[in-house]
Amino acid sequence: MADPEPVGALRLVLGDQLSHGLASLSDIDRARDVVLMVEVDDETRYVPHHRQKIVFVLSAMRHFADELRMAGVRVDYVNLDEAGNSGSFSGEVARAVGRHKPDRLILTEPGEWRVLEQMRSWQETLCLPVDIRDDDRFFASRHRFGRWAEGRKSFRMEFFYREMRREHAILMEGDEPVGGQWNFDHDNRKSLPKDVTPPKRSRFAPDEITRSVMALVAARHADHFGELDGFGWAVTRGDAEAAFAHFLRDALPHFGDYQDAMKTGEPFLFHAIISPYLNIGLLTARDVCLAAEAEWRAGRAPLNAVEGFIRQILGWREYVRSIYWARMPGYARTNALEANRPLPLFYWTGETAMNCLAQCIGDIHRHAYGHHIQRLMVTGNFALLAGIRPAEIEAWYLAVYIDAFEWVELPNVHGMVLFADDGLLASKPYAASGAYIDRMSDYCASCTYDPALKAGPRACPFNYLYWHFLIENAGKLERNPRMAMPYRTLRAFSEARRAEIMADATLFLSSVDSTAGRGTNQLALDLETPQ
Ligand code: DLZ
Ligand code: SF4
Repeated sequence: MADPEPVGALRLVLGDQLSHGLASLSDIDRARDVVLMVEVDDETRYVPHHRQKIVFVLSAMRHFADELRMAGVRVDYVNLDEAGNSGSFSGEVARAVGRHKPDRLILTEPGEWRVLEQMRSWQETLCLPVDIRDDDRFFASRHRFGRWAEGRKSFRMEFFYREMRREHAILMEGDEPVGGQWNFDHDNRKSLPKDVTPPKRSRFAPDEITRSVMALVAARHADHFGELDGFGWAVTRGDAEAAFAHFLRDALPHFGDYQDAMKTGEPFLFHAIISPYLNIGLLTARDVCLAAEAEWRAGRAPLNAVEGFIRQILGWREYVRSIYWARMPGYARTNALEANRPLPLFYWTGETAMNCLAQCIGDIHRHAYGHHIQRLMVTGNFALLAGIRPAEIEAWYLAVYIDAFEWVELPNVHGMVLFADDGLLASKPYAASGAYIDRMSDYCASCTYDPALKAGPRACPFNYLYWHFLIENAGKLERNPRMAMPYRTLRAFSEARRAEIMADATLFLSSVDSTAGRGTNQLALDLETPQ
């Protein structure tokens, strides 16, 4: 029998790179190259990921490997529980180089700084040429953002978004935005009327591959947060496309109107819920933007909904990724408001009398999902007002949401939620009292606290925490022009009113159990263990 041809390139595909058009697959030689995919403990444990998130990524990886094999590609796939699995990307790439003796290694740049650091060391440690390619699934390359950012004092998303619209001719009429304006957000702040029912969302029954990953995760990650049983996410491109088509037809027309609304037991409302699919590569940003634009051009969805949807992807998603790569690794270490409180225990247990927080955390536990206003104005607002240490709350966000990868999580939480980057991303902190949550949700009606009360044991804690936050951070925020109004109001408060705020806030914050001294995995285990 003739010797098999020597292997040419070894091409690594990571768990969030599941796109057939990936840069590192583009020029594959099916006769000589090998695609390497590895399930590794390091990636399942660097934060205690929600169990549905681990199932989602590993099952989608296994399905993607099968699709590649069906297309005639040679795939070397390492299972999580395979004997000899070293548990790390570096270890598994070294083992695979030993097995195949390739002449080079081809990679697509990863989504996280810590993984890029590993990749950069491989050329030397493996004594092999390593080709790290740009991830061209994004509209803007890292280089493209650098050109835009050069010489600018502040990086506001809105201007970057306009350039992206022009450059990619999306929602444009010649050089002008369709509808005569770039942004229709003022139409998008409605609360949900009682008689409006959100559409039923696509859920996908786990197939054999997903069921076997669920069993693996149940056995190996019993100490992680989150329900496993209700798993209904798409794990193939075909199913992700079906879920997206369903959104276009049934939810997009109302997406704009109700995108800031919150309702008990309805975490999905009219949201697209495609961020998990976009972020691991089952759907691509360009395809979904063009499909949404086509809905508007065909008269099936209004412009406020379509523009709002496209802005999240062509604008915000591209912009936060660019900030991440432009500012890492220093970005993660800033703490502009010197926030230093440990993460409260209830972020893992959901046990708090504050109903909005209990509901949002319960939704995450069941679905590994929450929409952007739940993330920004409930769990995020509390973290901002209570001064939670950025690194602790960021690890929580990275762990609990199915769509969280550091390139998107970090700027959103560090910059947008916590103002820890001193205003690079947001022009002011997104701090709000209970009135906002009361207006945008039905949570307050079933809460122990009263959003109309400003002080005392039954007052909504957001009310006095808001003013406490402004008092504590006056030195840093008072001169921000966008904070002028609240500080003017605060200056008119009597000494007695200020003392009352400080006393209520101090008493409340001292009563919140913290996670200090406990490992998060252990906490999740406590939570899952029946009492
Ligand atoms: C999130 C994740 C998990 C849970 N497991 C794996 C894995 O076993 N193998 C893999 O290739 N990728 C996994 N991922 C996604 C990676 O964490 C992600 O590719 C990096 O964080 C870079 O963005
Ligand atoms: Fe949340 Fe305050 Fe409303 Fe209770 S009263 S649900 S704590 S906003």
